[in-house]
Amino acid sequence: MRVLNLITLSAIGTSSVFAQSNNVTGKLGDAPATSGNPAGKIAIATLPEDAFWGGSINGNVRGHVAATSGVDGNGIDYEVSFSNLPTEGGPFIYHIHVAPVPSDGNCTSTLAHLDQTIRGEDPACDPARPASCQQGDLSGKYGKINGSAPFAAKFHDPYTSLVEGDGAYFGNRSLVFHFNNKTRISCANFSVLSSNTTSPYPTGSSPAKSSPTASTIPVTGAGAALGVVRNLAFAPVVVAFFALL
Ligand SMILES: [Cu+2]
Repeated sequence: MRVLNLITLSAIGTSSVFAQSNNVTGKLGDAPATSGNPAGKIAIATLPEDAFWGGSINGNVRGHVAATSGVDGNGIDYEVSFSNLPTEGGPFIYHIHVAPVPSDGNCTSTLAHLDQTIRGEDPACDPARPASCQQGDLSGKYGKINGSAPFAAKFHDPYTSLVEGDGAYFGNRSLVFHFNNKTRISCANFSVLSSNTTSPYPTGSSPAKSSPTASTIPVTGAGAALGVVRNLAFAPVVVAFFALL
């Protein structure tokens, strides 16, 4: 009898703890999936030369988060790449923060994560239930960066938006890269590189091989741009783009 009671009690205890952790979501519920994201629209945030963090690291973390509208405008496809990571302080985490980086580069001014549903950071995001996480918590939903080897990832996020005016829009927000203890190492603004425009290149020509001028920026081709993101050949194109500025 006593044993049975104990078993019953522990079963209730376990299920209530389970139910509790399963119920974590924003005060406004789960994040809605986004749609209507413009085909070919790209937003990219590239970390600057110098770190915001004043501690001892061997130069700043290098890398970017590039994002483009998902298939049929549903959600966003991300391509992420980071290198020159610190040898200590991982696993590293990165997020979309609500406010842009001001001209003085102060990462604290980017405020908190994109979190329309008012979920907060704690308890930690459950990657099995990404809709319940803060929209901006990219590493929480799709993986922290373990170790200091160069890191690259691609993932689809249904909950962020490239529709200007949507609360989940991040084209005017920022990327922040942190140590695991949340200390901010570096940050960068997203810039929107292209929108739904027609390719300036004739069929069969390669944007990478042409010598673009300021009036023919190579990433304006909707289909081509989408392709380069998918092919991971994106970074050189972006470098070429920034070389024009
Ligand atoms: Cu953050």
